[in-house]
Amino acid sequence: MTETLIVERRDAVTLVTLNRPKALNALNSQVLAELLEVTRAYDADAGQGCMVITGSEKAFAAGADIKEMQAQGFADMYSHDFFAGWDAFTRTRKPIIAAVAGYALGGGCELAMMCDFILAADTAKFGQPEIKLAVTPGMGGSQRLAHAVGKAKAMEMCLTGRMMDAAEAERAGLVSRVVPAGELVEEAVKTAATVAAMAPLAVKANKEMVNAAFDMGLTQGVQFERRLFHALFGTEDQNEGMAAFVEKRAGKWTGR
Ligand code: CO8
Repeated sequence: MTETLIVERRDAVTLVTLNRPKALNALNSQVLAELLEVTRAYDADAGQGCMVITGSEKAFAAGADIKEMQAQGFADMYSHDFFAGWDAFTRTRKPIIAAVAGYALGGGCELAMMCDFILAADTAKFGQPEIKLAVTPGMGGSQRLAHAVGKAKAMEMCLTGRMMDAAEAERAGLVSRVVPAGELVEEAVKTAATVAAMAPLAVKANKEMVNAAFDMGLTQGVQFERRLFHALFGTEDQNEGMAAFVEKRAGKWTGR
């Protein structure tokens, strides 16, 4: 528990709930600092295999904190490289699932997209409304949204501020699945538990290679995949995983 986050451990799953209800979970510097601390601890904890980030029923997060940004000028923003702290969040090596109900706007949508995949409640609404404030996304939204849903929808959303509902977000490939709002957190934790039960090195390798698809060309990306695939044949868990299959039993992982 921190001031802006509720942190729970559900066996090998870390469940983080954004907790600034009066500001619809707007992301200020404190949320960033606390989330980075919690995420670093999660990444370093061998007992934790997957993290879920969620918000409230009304809002995953309604954006970066407008009140915190309002008085800042170019010199403040540029000299402090405002928002660059979020890049550290994306360097988390273990998987993070966003469980989104209600508004995921601006920085909220960007945070969800920084996670490895998004599970959406049927109440979820995604948008990049920064243009209405005479600015742009600043936490990677223009890039990640374009990668996720293609130019046409990303451009329309950024230029008009239009929100996408859960059904459209699923059709467009922004979210992996839509579930009833009342089941969102349990479904996300269940999904995270499935990931957490996998061999840890293979989890990291799978995350790294899927992410590589967004940075590399196809030939380079396939090469990267193959090298990591080969590397896993040097692990105890690969021996165990294949032996367990042949012997028709569950594998027991050492993370080595
Ligand atoms: N920041 C700060 N406070 C917020 C934010 C926010 N993003 N969103 C909502 N709040 C606050 C409201 O001010 C209000 O507080 P108060 O009661 O003190 O007035 C409280 O949360 C409840 O909000 P509403 O009364 O507005 O609730 P409604 O149900 O009427 O409306 C909405 C919900 C539609 C979500 C509405 O709150 C809204 O439009 N929020 C702003 C959405 C937005 O524009 N988000 C983008 C923010 S900018 C951003 O994320 C990235 C900027 C990148 C800049 C790049 C710089 C480098």
